[in-house]
Amino acid sequence: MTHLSATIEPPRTMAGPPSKEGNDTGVVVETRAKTKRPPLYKVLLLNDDYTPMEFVVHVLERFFGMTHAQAFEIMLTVHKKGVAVVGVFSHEIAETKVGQVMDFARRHQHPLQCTMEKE
Ligand code: TYC
Repeated sequence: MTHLSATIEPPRTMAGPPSKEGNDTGVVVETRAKTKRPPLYKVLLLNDDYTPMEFVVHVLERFFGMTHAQAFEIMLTVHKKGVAVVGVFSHEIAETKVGQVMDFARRHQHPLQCTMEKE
């Protein structure tokens, strides 16, 4: 069952087998199942003065599925503005992306920073 399918559940009523606590009055109490969509998280890339531009472009291609042109454009946005959203994901996927980027940057001894925040 997905979180969307609850929207087609039938109305809930007080009908049911007789019991000591509250006999069935025949009153229909219609409620709506609360269907909360899971929160989404923005993954942010931060600028710094040392990470090479080509490395950032490679990160965006490798971990965020961008074409070279898209990656170059986003890299330049981060370089000029200081930060950019590079994707929006579920909490688990966002955490994985941040971990992958931070680990890859650390292994290459670049100070590149990647974070996530609730949308
Ligand atoms: N500012 C870096 C440079 O001039 C390039 C850069 C871009 C670094 C984006 C990090 O997230 C970043 N080499």
